[in-house]
Amino acid sequence: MTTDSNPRSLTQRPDWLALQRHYQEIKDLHLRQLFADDPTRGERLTIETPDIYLDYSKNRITDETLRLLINLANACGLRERIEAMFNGDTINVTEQRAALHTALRAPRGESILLDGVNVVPDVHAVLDRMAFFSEKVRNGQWLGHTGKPILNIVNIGIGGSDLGPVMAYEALRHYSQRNLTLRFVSNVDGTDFVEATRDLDPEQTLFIICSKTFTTLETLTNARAARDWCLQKLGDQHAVSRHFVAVSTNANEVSKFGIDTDNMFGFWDWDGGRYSMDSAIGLSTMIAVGPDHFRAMLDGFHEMDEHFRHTPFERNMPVIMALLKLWYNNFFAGQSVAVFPYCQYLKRFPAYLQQLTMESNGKHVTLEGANVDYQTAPIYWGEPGTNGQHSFFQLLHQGTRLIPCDFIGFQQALNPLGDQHDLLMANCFAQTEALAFGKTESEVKADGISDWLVPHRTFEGNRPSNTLLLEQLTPKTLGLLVALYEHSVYTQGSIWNIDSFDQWGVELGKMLAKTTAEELQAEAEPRLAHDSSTNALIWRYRRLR
Ligand code: G6Q
Repeated sequence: MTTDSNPRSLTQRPDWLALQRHYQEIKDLHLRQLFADDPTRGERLTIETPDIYLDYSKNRITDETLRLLINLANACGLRERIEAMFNGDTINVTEQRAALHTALRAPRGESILLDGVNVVPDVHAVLDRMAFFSEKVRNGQWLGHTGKPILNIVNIGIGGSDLGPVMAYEALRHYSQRNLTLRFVSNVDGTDFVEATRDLDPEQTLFIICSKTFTTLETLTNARAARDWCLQKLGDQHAVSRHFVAVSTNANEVSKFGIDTDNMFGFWDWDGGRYSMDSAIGLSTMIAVGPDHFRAMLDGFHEMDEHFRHTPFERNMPVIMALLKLWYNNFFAGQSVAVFPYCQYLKRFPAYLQQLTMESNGKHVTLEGANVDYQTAPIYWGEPGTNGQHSFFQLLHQGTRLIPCDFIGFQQALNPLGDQHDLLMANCFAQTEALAFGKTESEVKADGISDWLVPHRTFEGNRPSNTLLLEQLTPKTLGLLVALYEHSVYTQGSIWNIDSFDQWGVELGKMLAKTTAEELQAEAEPRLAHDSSTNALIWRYRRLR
């Protein structure tokens, strides 16, 4: 391994320049050719762990591409960066913190030292408290203020305190206790709260206020709305302790809000919001599916952590997936990545990935604060298959853009219904084939298509994709999948030399909204000092509301 410790621009590194030259050589190579040249390609360019099979053969790469990409990863010190993350080094430099989410799924008994203190016992102590509480709710022992059992759980949180929990609940709904109703409220738009609670009985409703900082505008506003809604019916302040629990790192603010800190589940500043669905932020998940399933999900995360940490890059799934994305992003000028779970339960997975990937790697300066001269995170988007096939897949097949795709499928259906799972998976495989190989002009002509229609019916192909095949959607495989993308994000961030764990880009809008809210609500006409557009919008809104 040759780590280049001399910091210089990524794009000046010999390994980057070698990739640029290589790109010129192979950019027009067609997947049809690559497959024709090597009949074993479809089995060779794969990685298999006990639970996931990755087929990355339908990518526009040769063995040389992989070798050069891995050289780049080595030169950028990826191995050391991985160790730094697992060891709790301050890799979130702008917030001066570790990013130790891997400790959240470390088995009991393992030791991970942060500033000389083993964090694993604390992690398990919180998990045990969560399990105790979850069981009480699940078996009807946790009673509301009027003595009735809880049947409705409303998670109030936003961003990392919402997207992970709602994605995991939807993904694991099959395993959930069906007499419980789970709802998720995030938006400060009152509609979110009103629609989520309109058919619920406050006497049987528990609110989980999920906020790492416990100062987030949307969450605190919705939490106050929830308290009013509850107290309107229950009439007694004491009801709060039976109907509200908090997940936070800020005990002070939690108790100021009126929630007993005995009903608070903690986590730590070394765990970033978008990396926290496996911490106490996942309390709603645990209540829905039970502690055993939650722990199985953690086992899945941990299995992928171990794979990422210990497997040579050539066979390392998160690393290979990251390098392939980087290849299109930085050399083919690809601008987006699409993710298609062929699984209805994973309908919120693309939204979850959007935050994970774009909040983590949507950065324009390096760790040292210098402007980058290369693209960082592409735009992530997606929908479950087969739905997307009937809307935007047209653009994937015949549009003018190169959009690498990840297809995710499962061997076993959770809801077998006739031959529907076969049809689902047939579509998944067929799409990757159509994207890669297309349909040539002569093939179209051979179908007897009129000449004038031939260009419209031709598919140029050569559109890359990965296919991830897993046995079945289970808590464990969900953990594996999420950790796979987490580590892929970190791999890319390490090569781009950016901080994948901060999110300063969300601050400016938040700050401006505070002043603007005061101006919208002021009794007297405010003196506005915005630009002419913002001033006019504020005047108009005040006049017409
Ligand atoms: C995630 C971000 C962000 C955060 C929300 C909610 O990595 O930090 O999405 O999760 O802003 O923050 P709180 O949990 O502090 O309310």
